Amino acid sequence: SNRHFFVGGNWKCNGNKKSIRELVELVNAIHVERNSGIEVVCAPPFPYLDFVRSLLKKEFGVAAQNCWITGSGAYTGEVSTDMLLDVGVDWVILGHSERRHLPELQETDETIAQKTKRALDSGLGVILCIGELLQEREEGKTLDVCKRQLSAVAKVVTDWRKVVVAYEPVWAIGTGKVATPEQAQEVHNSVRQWFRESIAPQVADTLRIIYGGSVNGQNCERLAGQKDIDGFLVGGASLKPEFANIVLSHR
Ligand code: G2H
Repeated sequence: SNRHFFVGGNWKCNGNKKSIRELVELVNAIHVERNSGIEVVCAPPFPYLDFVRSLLKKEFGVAAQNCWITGSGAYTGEVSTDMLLDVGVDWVILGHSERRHLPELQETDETIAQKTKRALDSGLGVILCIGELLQEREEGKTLDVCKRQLSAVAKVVTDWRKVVVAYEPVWAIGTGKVATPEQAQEVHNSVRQWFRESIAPQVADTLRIIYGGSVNGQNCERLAGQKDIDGFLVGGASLKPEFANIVLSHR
């Protein structure tokens, strides 16, 4: 396809200055051919964004793992998109299942939509995560859930050029239970179809839909071979040398 392969490393709440310096050295050593069109993005925790931006190769991007809904102001504990841009951040991960489902967080579809709008309006790219819980899959609701999560965003966002959708079935996250390439392809294809019918054919053709959930150096190639899988959002394995194999799994 004409969609550039996209690999994000979601470091979640991990690392310290020492380990992050080592991890960046590891990522910098990945030899991505200039004309390959592969896009690599690292998402460290907030306190390390500036540090990572200063150490990471310029051709690789940096993502935050969350952002606030408005600009600066009396929002104790929040981080605005302007601050992210100010320290050289290019992307933000929004709607991650941990933010949707951890009992202490419980971000709603609407909150995630507002954050997505704010980030895009500010000029950031958005890695928008969607995906169903195990119970929802077992009840045959996988597509309903993905469509509901996307519809909330479509109500407030019209320009999808700087969005990458990450399909992350919640039952496959950090569990070692990866979706089969066929299971993932089926959902990716249906999501693209939803974009074709509900948004626009041109958006459906160009939007990157990446897969996340226990991706590793072993399973990445078969997943990357699927027609509608345009890359990965990698958690656990993004902290390890095998991240290089995942970046280079596309042919
Ligand atoms: C899904 C993924 C990264 P992991 O959360 O977003 O993590 O690869 O550890 O399942």
